[in-house]
Amino acid sequence: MEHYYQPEIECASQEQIRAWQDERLVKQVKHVYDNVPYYRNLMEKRGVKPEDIRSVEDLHKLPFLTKDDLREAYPYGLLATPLKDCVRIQSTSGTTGRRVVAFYTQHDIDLWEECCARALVAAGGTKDDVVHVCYGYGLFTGGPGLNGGSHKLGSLTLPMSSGNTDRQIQFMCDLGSTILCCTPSYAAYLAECICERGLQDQIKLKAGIFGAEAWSEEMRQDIQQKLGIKAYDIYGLTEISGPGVAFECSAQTGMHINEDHFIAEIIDPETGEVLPEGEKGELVFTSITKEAFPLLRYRTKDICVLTREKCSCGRTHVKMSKPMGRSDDMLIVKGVNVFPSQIETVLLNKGYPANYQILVDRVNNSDTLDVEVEMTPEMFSDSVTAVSTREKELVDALKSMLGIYAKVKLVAPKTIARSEGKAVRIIDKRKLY
Ligand code: DLL
Repeated sequence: MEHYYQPEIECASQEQIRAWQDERLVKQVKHVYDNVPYYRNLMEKRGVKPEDIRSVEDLHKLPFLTKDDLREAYPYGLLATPLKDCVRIQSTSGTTGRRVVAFYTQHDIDLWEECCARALVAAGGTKDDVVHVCYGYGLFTGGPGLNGGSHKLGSLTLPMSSGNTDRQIQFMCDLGSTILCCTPSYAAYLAECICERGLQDQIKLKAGIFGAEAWSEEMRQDIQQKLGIKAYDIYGLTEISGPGVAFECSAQTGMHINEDHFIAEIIDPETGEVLPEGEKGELVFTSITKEAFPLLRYRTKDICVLTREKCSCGRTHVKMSKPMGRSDDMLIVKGVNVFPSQIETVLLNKGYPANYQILVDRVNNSDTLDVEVEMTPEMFSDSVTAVSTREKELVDALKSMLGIYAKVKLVAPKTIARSEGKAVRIIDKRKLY
């Protein structure tokens, strides 16, 4: 039996899981109350004391945390251990003003990597595998997370990082990669290149672990068929550690949440009310074993459904559906988090009216981002050369704000359709959900 398949944990009874959660939650609330003045204030405002939280039943009494809190408390305001005990930071993709920075002690890194090792095992991984990691390395959690999980498992790890498709395919063939870890859109692109070059017979891939962005069942079938593998979903977010918060098993019908480390709730995004199991709503996480950055009731903004139906793999941890959308307007384009407000900020700073439209599509398995912007009447009388210089300026400004390329088209005043209700700023043609 593989070291990182721990049936005593992953297949524990519901009573056992609840007992762990009760005990760890009580300890965690005290840890946070004692060490994080920011959250202690939130608790005090709600009149909640640590002793009021005696089990998971009391979780609803605690205040929520949101990305806004993380930005307000940036950089150290939610740190629960002395900085000298931390060994790593990671950060979210995208840059809406202040970035979100998460801190890790060695213990936190170990548990994160263990969660990723579990995901690899659930995809059939063993120490005999060659794990090809082409998630980005660096501040993004994808590369470091799967890399760490593969090390823990004892597999041969190829820390490829993203990009350079020729080299990816060559190493895949030469070194016999058996498990591919990357975003689903990059997997689809790799699959296409491999087929075009007629290299299907030269690759030894058996499985892929794909996440960090939404992908449909159709996309799964396409990748599976082209590469001759089983494609598994993996979910996570920087604030809660990174990939591996939840992962798919052989059943491929939703992702098991590592409930010995995270308590999941589904809430109504409008009212904050906790919804019964099986209802669709916003996913909220409480991390009960993290030391440095232990968020309580963190609102992910991801909309999904939880289910405890018996799983054919034997694991008993609750399963989350693929995220079905977001309760905010965040887009994930080429794996990067993009908020329309960032685009608006750039436009307003450059003197454009706030009449614009964002078009997102997926062409040849790669995301495209187009921004149409209305000019002011004065700009409109500019020469064609002046307009194209303006477009280039905006492309550069957007690149430095978002970190990715957006194609810009300046259009005549009053050409973008006005809406009678909310402005339709985003047209997302990708069939993701
Ligand atoms: O995307 C962590 C990750 C890396 C997950 C590699 C899986 C694989 P962030 O950059 O903080 O972290 O973005 C987190 O990405 O709230 C979701 O909206 C979205 N997301 C992550 N995984 C999935 C998935 C990483 N499997 C945000 N399906 C989350 C759909 C996903 N959306």
